[in-house]
Amino acid sequence: MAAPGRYTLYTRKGTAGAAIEAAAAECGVEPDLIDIPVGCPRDKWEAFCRINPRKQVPVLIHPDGTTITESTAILTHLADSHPQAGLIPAPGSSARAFHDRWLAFFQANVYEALLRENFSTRYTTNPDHAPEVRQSALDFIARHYVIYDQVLTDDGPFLFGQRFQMVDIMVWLLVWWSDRDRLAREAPRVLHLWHEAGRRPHLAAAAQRHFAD
Ligand SMILES: N[C@@H](CCC(=O)N[C@@H](CS)C(=O)NCC(=O)O)C(=O)O
Repeated sequence: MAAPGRYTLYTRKGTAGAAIEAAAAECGVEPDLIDIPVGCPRDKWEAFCRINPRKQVPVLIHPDGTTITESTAILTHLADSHPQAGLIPAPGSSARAFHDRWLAFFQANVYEALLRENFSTRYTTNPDHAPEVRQSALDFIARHYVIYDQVLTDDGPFLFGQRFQMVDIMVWLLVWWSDRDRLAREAPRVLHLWHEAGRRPHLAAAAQRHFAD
């Protein structure tokens, strides 16, 4: 049971929980962490599935008890409610629309296609076709990184130049799961963004917890 007035984050090693943990730390928030490992005890799993019927982490529970799923919703909530961290443009500004456009672009396209790559049997009624599902997902992912690479400029490394924002945390997360050799060839600015974001202490710490072997 979380202490009153605190956030709770349901998370798992190697997942988008890494981005939320890093984002929370960037905002000065330390949520209570509840690990939902693969194969966790049935009662814990069933309680978690009641919270998120999608059966996916991350899930952030607001101090008032509101359940927040979907990484982009969690990231924007954290940034909006901790404006002193300066991690997102002001609501209603064109900069915010630009920021949210690319955040949504990554969630709807790259993140979704990474699931198709990694859970390809879920996306076909014929398991024999899973390899083709996976291959088309890989090409789809690569195509979207190339689009984003052309949005980044020499003022970078981030979407807003030197100014690090929530969207950069999302890109940093997704690159961890992506083919970085292909990115080096096809989307070098995206790879550079990943390197530079990873130098931030909170992201480096999350990477150590989630992605170190
Ligand atoms: N749209 C969700 C996707 C969440 C998601 O795919 N989570 C993965 C871990 S990164 C998961 O729990 N996968 C287990 C499953 O789908 O069975 C989000 O943006 O948070």
